[in-house]
Amino acid sequence: MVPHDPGAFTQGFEIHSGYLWESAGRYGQSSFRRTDIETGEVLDMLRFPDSVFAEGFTFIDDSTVCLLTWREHTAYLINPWTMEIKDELFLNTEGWGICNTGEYLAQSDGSSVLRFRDISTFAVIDSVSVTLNGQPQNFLNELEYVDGLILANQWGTERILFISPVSGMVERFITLRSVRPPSGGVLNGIALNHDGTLYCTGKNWPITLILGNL
Ligand SMILES: [Ca+2]
Repeated sequence: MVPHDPGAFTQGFEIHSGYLWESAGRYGQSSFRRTDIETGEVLDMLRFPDSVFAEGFTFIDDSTVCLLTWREHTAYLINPWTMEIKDELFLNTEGWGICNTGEYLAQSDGSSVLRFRDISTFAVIDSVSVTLNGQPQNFLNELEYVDGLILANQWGTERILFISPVSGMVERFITLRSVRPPSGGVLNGIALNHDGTLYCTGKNWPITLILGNL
């Protein structure tokens, strides 16, 4: 495990170019960070205005991050190396989580629906309802694309769902209840490393777990 800023109300989590990137929410405390993957040290940070509640993000390309807001109907395009906001997009849903599959962006809005957006235009091109044994799975939150499946934190649970983007069916899930630190909030944050391990944390957790062989 590696240290994690317990002041971060984690919303988005992704590894890119050897760094662990994170977005943190709450009004008045929202930020986007570049952190050291081995020490958890915050190396650079973009702070948002008090009126913005930052949510999940994903890399669009090496120099562009798309970051959602919760209820501000805005997605920001950010240069992660300069921490400058390059553009704003209109977001017609609540923003919760987002990941880049290489073919499209998958986005959650707190419901059981995943929307698929065109990477270039941000337009919704498809959607799928996520079910487990036929039951809709609400509160889909932070996302990560791994080997053809979309992994999702499910707000209010300690589960990571493994979702088929084709059928929307939860193929399996893991429960991380036993690893939640006493001082931590809900599990949220999944980032795939190049070696196949998953970096997982939670809101205000003091640690990030490194999980393999899931
Ligand atoms: Ca992620």
